[in-house]
Amino acid sequence: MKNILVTGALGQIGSELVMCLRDVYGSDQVIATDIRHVEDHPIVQSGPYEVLDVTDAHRMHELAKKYQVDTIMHLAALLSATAEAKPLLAWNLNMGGLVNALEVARELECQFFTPSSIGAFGPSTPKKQTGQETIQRPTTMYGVNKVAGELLCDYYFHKFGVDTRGVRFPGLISYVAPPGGGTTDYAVDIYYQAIQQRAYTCYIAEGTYMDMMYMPDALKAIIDLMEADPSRLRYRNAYNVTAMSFQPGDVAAAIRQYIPDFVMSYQVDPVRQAIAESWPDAIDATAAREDWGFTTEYDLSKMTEDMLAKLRSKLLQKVS
Ligand code: VAH
Repeated sequence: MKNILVTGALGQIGSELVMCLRDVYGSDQVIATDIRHVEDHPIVQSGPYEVLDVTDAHRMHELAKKYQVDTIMHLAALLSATAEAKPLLAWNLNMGGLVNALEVARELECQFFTPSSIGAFGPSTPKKQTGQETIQRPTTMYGVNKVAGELLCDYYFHKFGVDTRGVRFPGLISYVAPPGGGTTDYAVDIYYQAIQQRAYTCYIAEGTYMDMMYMPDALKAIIDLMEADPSRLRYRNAYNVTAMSFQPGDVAAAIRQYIPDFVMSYQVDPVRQAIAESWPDAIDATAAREDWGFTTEYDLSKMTEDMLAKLRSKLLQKVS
């Protein structure tokens, strides 16, 4: 990875991945792109930044050529709940963007990363210890996009030799960029509300387990997979990865270790609850461990300690 083009750079993963890549590979080596132009964003100010709508194949190709990129990290996508509200837009953006990015990778012989998700599983998938190769019949537009995306990445690898790599991310938790339109967002919002209100009304029902991961582990997983020896990779898209599985009451209990009077109540959103119930409770990441040494550092309690500390100082800075 010498010159890396990142799409969706101002999104949930991109906001942190770009900074992390710039630290490791050099600021000028990471070309951040997003559909939005925000002048004062740290990503816009800390290295090359270009406005890019990923459905514009021509501009994507031009930018990749201009910066002589050898790696594409394609992150631009609508998340699960937004995709359910706007399914046709999700299809056009998620699939159109992906095929454009894969085409640029094929034409310019780039290494390629795009995230899949536990959303690629569905109600008929085994719920526990969900395997690397298992039933994938999702019932959401986001899931349909993710399965089609996984297959498309496999296709580009086998048919054209594009070095495609990917992971099935669980819900990602971070104090930097707020997620937008995901089903797992409650596990981020809860920390903000715990600090600001000492109370949170959860839209996911008590007892609903989903896999989760703290963002530093997710960033490390992306870099480790991209740096892995290609001959050891049995899967080209996408490896199951997870750090923990919990339900809303577990996060509330972890927060109460630090904020004892924190109160949790529930007002379940039927749309996001249905999406959450269609996903596994806990997936199995053995293949990722075996093939490229996937590991994580943060469990629920370590993540909660760090989230609360980092968010507190972030929110304090905003006030002052
Ligand atoms: C979403 N955060 O809810 C994403 C993710 C596992 C879920 O893909 O859409």
